[in-house]
Order: sequence, then structure tokens, then C-alpha cells
Amino acid sequence: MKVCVIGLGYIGFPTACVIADAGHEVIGVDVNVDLVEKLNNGGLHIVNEDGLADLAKRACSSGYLRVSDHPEKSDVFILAVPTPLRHRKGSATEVASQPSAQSCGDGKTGGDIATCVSAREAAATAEIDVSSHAAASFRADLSYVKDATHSIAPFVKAGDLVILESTVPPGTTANVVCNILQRETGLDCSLDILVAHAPERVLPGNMLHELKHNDRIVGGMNVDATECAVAFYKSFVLGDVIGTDATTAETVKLMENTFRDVNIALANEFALIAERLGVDVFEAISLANRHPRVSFLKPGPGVGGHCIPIDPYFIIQSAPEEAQLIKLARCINSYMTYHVLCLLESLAQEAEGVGKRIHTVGVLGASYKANVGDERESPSLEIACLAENKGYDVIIHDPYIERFAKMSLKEVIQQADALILLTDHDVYKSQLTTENVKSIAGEDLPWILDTRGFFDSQWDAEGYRVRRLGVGE
Ligand code: SAJ
Repeated sequence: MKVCVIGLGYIGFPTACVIADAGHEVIGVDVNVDLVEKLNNGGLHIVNEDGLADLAKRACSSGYLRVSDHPEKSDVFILAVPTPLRHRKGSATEVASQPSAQSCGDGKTGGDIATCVSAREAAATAEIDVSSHAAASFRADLSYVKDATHSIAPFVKAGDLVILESTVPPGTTANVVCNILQRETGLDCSLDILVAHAPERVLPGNMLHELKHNDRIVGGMNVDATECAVAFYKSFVLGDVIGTDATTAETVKLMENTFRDVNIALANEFALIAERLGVDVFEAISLANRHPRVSFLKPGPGVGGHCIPIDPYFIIQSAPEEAQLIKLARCINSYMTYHVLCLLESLAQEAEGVGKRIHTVGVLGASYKANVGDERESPSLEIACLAENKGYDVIIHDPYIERFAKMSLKEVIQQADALILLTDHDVYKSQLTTENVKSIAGEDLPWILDTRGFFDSQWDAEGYRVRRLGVGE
């Protein structure tokens, strides 16, 4: 079977490799000609995904995977393009995803704070007033989905299977993809072409395993489309492949990420409550989770990544009156970056009281979660910008992101008056020990702000001042 995958990003490229590895002839297509050239020269744009480099090499050298900047006639078309979030302000529409800290190229935030603080901050501020309908003014930007559909239309023939994998508001497969295809091919999506939605569900950092082993939900525009798409996914997925209709599949994907966002929001709310009550939220959560039917996620500095902070808005835009809890969860999670700033400010004030000045702050971890080099929508970058906006000199360190790895952890510890642990990378666990930090910093130990339940009580016992998010004092 010949398969054309449109969009060679975080999802499309690994998907194209896995499908090629299963023995299908795959043409991977991207409008970014530099990326196409890079991939054709054996390069790779996705890092920290075990086995992907080997798999890509195998898929390309076997001839099963080719990469190009234009689609070709195929039997199956997969659309795996981004659906960013946009914020409507009056008549103007702005990208609400995270442009902030792009100016932080050398690991120091520097640069124009006005641009640094970004649309994301504006979005978060707007969301704090949940009684207004601010959250409802976010919209999925479907331009990439539309462009991708237009690009395949000249190559789609009767009997072909067209699958949308991008995360989209419910109804998009029917109202956008099918409408464009019907208009431009003259073929009928309920009779001639088979159209389905099959949302991706893979966890960054464990992509290849999850691409093969996760169950897949596949929703067709009609029974034939569902059956055909289920059979196709069964040719390379080892998990169960379950059929439904397209709108249900679209909704299920959004429900999954919204579930996680709401759960994290509850953990974050309890973190704020614990600070007021003088309780340690991390201890409380681990004890509560011993109940057989309780399963809290962890609090932290906010929710990042390209999915969880975005997808709930697709539900909100589809059902703004009903999605009250979902809006509130977004509001709480967006607020956490500001809460971290408040904790930093109170730590600095306390330091001043004992004659210590917190001026240079070392931000540890720039990626949106542990052990990946992905900084999309990262709360860390937003917090770094907010701190710099308050006059701190900010150094960002992240071993997984080249431009934030230029300064070593040792140098950051030497220069920083305070360290804020924002991303709990495993390497920090081995490198950040009480002895190590002492041997680098000498007498003048950096004060620590921990947002991930990372530093245990041994640090306090060894004379460090550690302020913890979610831990009342
Ligand atoms: N986070 C917390 N506390 C937690 C867990 C996560 O604050 O207990 C934060 C992380 O620090 C991070 C954010 O949430 O900033 C998101 O991380 P994540 O690991 O929860 O999720 P993603 O964005 O890496 O991947 C999610 C996954 N969805 C679900 O688990 C329901 C993945 O399976 C999806 O394929 C992916 O979104 C996607 O592409 O939609």
C-alpha cells in the first residue's frame, strides 16, 4: 500500500517511519524545504526519542520511506499537521502559543521584555477572570489542516483513504476536511472517498514504543471508512484499534488531554491550599493516592507542551457555556507561573531581611517536562521572563537544549544567588547533591526555590534555605 504522510513534525515523521518499517511504501511530505533537505541528507530534527534515529535510517535506506516537498498519488493520505491556538483580541487574531523567551538565545533572558512576556502572559492574565468569557475567545487555527487538505486534493482518487491525525475541535473532519475534498475532487466523501479521524496519543519521550503499543481510536465518516482505517492501523499497531465515528474520535482525544489538565489543576489548587494550611502537598498526595480509587497527578510550575495547555480550548470553543470546569482548570494551571514568581519575590524579601541579596537567579530546566528537549509552551521560559521583568538577572540552564547548555551547571551554581528548580530532569538528581552544591558554592550557598517536590529535607538539615511550592511554612 502506498501511504502519503503530510507534515513531518513530532508526530508525522515518527509515524511515517513506523509505517515504512511495517512494509508500506511511504512518501513523507513537508512544506519546509530545509527540513526535507535535512531529512534527505540523513539529518534528524527530533531529539531524545529512543530508537528514532536508527528507525529513520533503516526506513530511508530500505527505500520504503522517501521524503519530498510535494504529495503524490497514493492509496492512503495521513494529515499530521499542527493546530495551534489563536487568541482573538477585538478583530485582530494573535498566536497564543508561546513565543516568549525566543530572545533568550544565549541562555540569558536579556532582550526586549515587552516581547518576552508575550501573548501567553496576556492570555493567562485574561483567563484569571473566568467569569468573563476570555477563555472562550481562543480558537483552533485550522489553516494548516486546510492547507494540507488542499495540497492532497489533486492526488486523491475514488477508493482512497484520507486520515486526519491532527488534534482538532469536534466536527473538523466532516466540516473542513470533507468539505474541501468534496469541493476540489468532485468526489463524495460518503460514497467515493474514505475519510477518518485517528488522533495521535503518543507521549513525547516514549514515542516509538507508544506509536506501536498504544490502543488507537479510529473514527470514520461512515462504516466503510471506519473499517478501512481500522484495518490500516492494524497493519502497524500492536495495541487494540477501536472503531467509532469521526466526531466521537475527535472528542475522545480532547477528553484525554483535558482529563490530565483538570487533574493537574486540582493538584495545583491543593498545592496553594497546602501552603495556606501549613501542609506538604507532595506528602499529602502520596498518602491520598494510597486510596485504591484516588490518583492525583503532581503539582508544579504550570502545564506546558504542545497539547495539554492547548487542547482544552478546543472543547471550550465548541461548548463555551457547558465547559465551566475546563475553563477554571486552565485558569488555575496558567496562574501557577505567577505563583512561582510570588514565591521568588517572597524568598528575595526574606533574604534581604538577613542581609543576602538575591539578584542573579539560575533557572534549572527550560523544557516543558523532565528528560525531553522540548520547550514548547514551557512554563519555565515564561517564569524566566517574568522574573527578568521584575529586575532579576536570569540564567537559564537545560542540559537537553543546546542554547541553554552552553553554561555548565557548575557555572550556574557559582553565579546564582538563588536556584529555581522548574524541570525535574533525572540528570539533576545525580548532579544536584548537598555536597556537590556546597563544594561549588562554598560558604555562600544559593537559596533554593523548588517547584517539583525535588529537594528533600536533607537539604534543610545541611543548612540550605529551600522554599517549596505546595509546602506551607
Ligand atoms: N505535569 C504536571 N504534573 C503531572 C504531570 C504533568 O504538572 O503530574 C505537566 C508537565 O510538567 C508538563 C505538562 O503537564 O508541563 C504536560 O506533560 P504530560 O507528560 O502530562 O503530557 P504531554 O503533553 O507530554 O503528552 C500528552 C499525553 N496525553 C495524555 O497523557 C492524556 C500524550 O499521550 C498525548 O499524545 C500528547 O499529550 C498529545 O500529543 O496530545
